[in-house]
Amino acid sequence: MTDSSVSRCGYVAIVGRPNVGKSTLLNHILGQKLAITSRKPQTTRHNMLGIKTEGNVQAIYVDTPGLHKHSEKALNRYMNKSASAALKDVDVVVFVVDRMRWTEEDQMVLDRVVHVRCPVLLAVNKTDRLDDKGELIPHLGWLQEQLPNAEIVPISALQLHNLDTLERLVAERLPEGEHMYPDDQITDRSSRFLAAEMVREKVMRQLGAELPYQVTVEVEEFKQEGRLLHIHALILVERDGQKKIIIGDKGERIKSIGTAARKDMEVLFDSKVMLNLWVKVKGGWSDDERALRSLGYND
Ligand code: GDP
Ligand code: K
Ligand code: MG
Repeated sequence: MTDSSVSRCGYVAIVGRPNVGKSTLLNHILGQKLAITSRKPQTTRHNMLGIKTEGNVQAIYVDTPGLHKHSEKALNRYMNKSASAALKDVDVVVFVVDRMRWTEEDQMVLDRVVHVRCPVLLAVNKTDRLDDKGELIPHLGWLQEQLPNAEIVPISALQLHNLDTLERLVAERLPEGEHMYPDDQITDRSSRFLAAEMVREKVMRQLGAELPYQVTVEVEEFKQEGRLLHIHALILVERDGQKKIIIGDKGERIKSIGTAARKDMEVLFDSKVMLNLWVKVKGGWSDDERALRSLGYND
């Protein structure tokens, strides 16, 4: 048990290969949808803080893009760098893996995690997908051999199974200290950034295959007028053909992206939202370091 009279505060990196459920875990720990998620790898492009303060404990979670092996493009190199940077100077690492599947990319993450000096919690996620819980036991044994000092916690981020245990183990490992953020702050990201991400999530979810990776979103206007929040967002694509796909037949696709994004924004910002979306062709952005920086991919 942690002594509840002592103030604790620290950084908790959530790392793992793409698609193991890192962003889902962050959202469900916070009880609020902040980080975007989808079935597609590389949905998360930036490190993002999710801050949870409960009583005397402030856990500052860092959601990261998954480490992945295809690193020839500037955007991919940027994402690997962000994920690696998150491992430095944190107080606890939560290494998320899938309940069964172990891949080359998990191995890449493990190779970094074995070198960290802080406590490591190994969250074995998606246990809701197991038909027979007994299946997990040999795998857990194998995982423990890879990381002998890590505490293993089977969880389901989606079904909120065992997240309270995980949070308790995190809290026990946080250093004593004053809180670094106001107790009601939940992220370091601006509302504009979160709004852009909500739009990008719908593009990721509603469009197939390669296209979403070539899309970025910029919020051009974010203005509260009375009870209505006006948001104008620009969806940037690389080619004219992609613009047509996003707009869709008679504008149906963009309309459906807009409706879904607006609903998320209304919950997140607790306000009625008027959302305008535009699609614009901007060639070659994902492979141009300078263009990336101009869009905020520079941390
Ligand atoms: P990330 O790339 O590691 O951030 O993964 P996401 O959070 O974006 O999740 C990837 C996919 O896995 C999404 O479709 C999630 O809904 C799904 N997912 C995440 N956690 C769980 C879980 O506990 N159980 C199941 N069945 N699916 C999950
Ligand atoms: K994902
Ligand atoms: Mg993610």
